[in-house]
Amino acid sequence: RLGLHLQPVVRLSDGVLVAVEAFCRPVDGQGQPISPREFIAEAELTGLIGSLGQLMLQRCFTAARELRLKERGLRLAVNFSTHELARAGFADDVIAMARVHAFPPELLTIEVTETALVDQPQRTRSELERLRHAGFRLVLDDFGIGSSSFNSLVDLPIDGLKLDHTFTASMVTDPRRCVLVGAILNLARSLDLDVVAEGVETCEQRQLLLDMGCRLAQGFLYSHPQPLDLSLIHI
Ligand code: G
Ligand code: MN
Repeated sequence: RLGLHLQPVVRLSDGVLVAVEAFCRPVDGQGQPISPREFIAEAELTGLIGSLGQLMLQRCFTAARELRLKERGLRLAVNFSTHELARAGFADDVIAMARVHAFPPELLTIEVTETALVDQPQRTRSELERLRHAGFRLVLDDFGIGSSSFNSLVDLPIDGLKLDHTFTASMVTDPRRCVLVGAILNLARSLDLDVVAEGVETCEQRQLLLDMGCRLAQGFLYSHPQPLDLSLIHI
């Protein structure tokens, strides 16, 4: 089964909620959590992966309605697997579902990792461009690790990036890493890209990010990802 957990994205300066990111938290028949990697591998094998994204999005829109995200002007961020992005018709499905749920495209942020563009670059790109054209926001997830490159920041139709949590974790004790984070933030600002720092766990990290001009963050300092809970409404 598919569980849904939500984590707030906040404005660093005052902790005000600006968005919620949805995470898929699969559980087995006994209700025990299973690793998303295992789950996705299984779904890919059984061919279920195609409808998984739609199922997930359906859940997200239901959650969005319960949390009254639209009425409160809060964004919803959703992660999609590499597999789904390359599927022809992916963008059309998202567009159609947002319309059915009357959810404004500008409030839906689609998080993609760069690996999405490795296998099927042309097809993935055209799906992304369709989505962007329809008014959805696109951000590059886990920026700074793995295959992410500076080139993508100008090459892809994106609105922002998520600074990988490993940078947030190491910048406090590693001055050279801190310089790197500062440079990424400057670059993003010059390119007019939003940055969300992932994995903010301490006040020290928060302060450092603020000093370097980072505006948005998420992490355990604010809230762990948690099951849909109406108390989120009062954050
Ligand atoms: O793929 P993505 O980078 O969106 O996933 C983020 C993951 O990081 C989630 O699984 C989430 O549970 C986890 N996470 C969220 N906040 C924190 C945090 O403050 N610290 C750490 N270590 N992990 C976090
Ligand atoms: Mn993400």
